[in-house]
Amino acid sequence: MASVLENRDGVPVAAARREFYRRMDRDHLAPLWEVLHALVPPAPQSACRPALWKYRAVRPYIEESGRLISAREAVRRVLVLENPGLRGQSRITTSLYCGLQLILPGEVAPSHRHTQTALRLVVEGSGAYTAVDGERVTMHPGDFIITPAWAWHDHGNPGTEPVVWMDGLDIPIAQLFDATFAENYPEEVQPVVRPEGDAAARYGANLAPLEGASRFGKTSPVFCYPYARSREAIAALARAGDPDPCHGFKMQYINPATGGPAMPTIGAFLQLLPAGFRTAPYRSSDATVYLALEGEGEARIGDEVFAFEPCDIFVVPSWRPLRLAVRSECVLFSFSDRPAQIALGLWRESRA
Ligand code: 1HN
Repeated sequence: MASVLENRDGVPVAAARREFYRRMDRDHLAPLWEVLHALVPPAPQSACRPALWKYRAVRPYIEESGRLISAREAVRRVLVLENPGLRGQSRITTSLYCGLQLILPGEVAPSHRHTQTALRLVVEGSGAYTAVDGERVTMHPGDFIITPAWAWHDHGNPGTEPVVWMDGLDIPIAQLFDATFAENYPEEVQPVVRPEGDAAARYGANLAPLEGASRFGKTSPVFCYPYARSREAIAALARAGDPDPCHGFKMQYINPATGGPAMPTIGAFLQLLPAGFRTAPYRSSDATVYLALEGEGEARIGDEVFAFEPCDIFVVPSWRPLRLAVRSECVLFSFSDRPAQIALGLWRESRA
């Protein structure tokens, strides 16, 4: 009789299995039972690690990049924020890309388009513009700007200050689906065919043209959300009510045409925490990137603690409990793949 540990020939079963795996490997076959637990863990087991980038430490590298390569030569002069658990993959979370982009006075970043959706959050400097589908918008610190999938876009800086912004893109999502397309515009700078403020007037005033639909498919037709207006909205929220125990006062950037998220794959949020506020533990399946806009505090991610100040960027992996404790009044911008997860029926959250 063959035992559990030996087959009929008396060969120990472990060796027999190894030999079986080697043979089928040549035919591109593999045994599920060796990987089943890793494939279907009881909760997310992400390689993505909690991390914080101090702007004070990153800024000298950004400045140095400005001396070593032009925006034109680089196409996009960006330092990629690579998650320490995902090095070499150009990702800050498993599903999202993040970088810090510099454009110096007089520079142009040439026009192109791609199927990836991008967001920008202006970190430092004013006077640069980004052009989206024939309309330019001037950047100011804290402005949230969208580049919809497949929209022509270029950047320029006719002003006098270096301008730095954070880019967030859904590059790993497009990669996952092998749905990555890109092309260059035939000229370096696309023509301006709409006056600045056109999209904001058409869609950003609780009015919409009768013909309605967004030129940008599932993405908001409003492509700039000026910080002054968003800041005032959360300040009003904070004056009028009680904070959520997990979030303080938090709002989502929406597509005014649908009331849903501003972009189909990436959710973006703005949050105010009153001075001295401590959030209750919160976790969700969407790993989230935070950019501190105002104030100072600490993020406890799992059992790691990160002190942040304005312009610092930190990342909370999927399902890691987050607690925020702030000294002064804080404003935090954040983004994640929440809309994609919700659309696919994957998203979960838990309040401890
Ligand atoms: C891109 O097009 C921009 O348009 C920024 O500013 C970062 C990273 C990867 C691929 C395309 C931009 C990017 C990017």
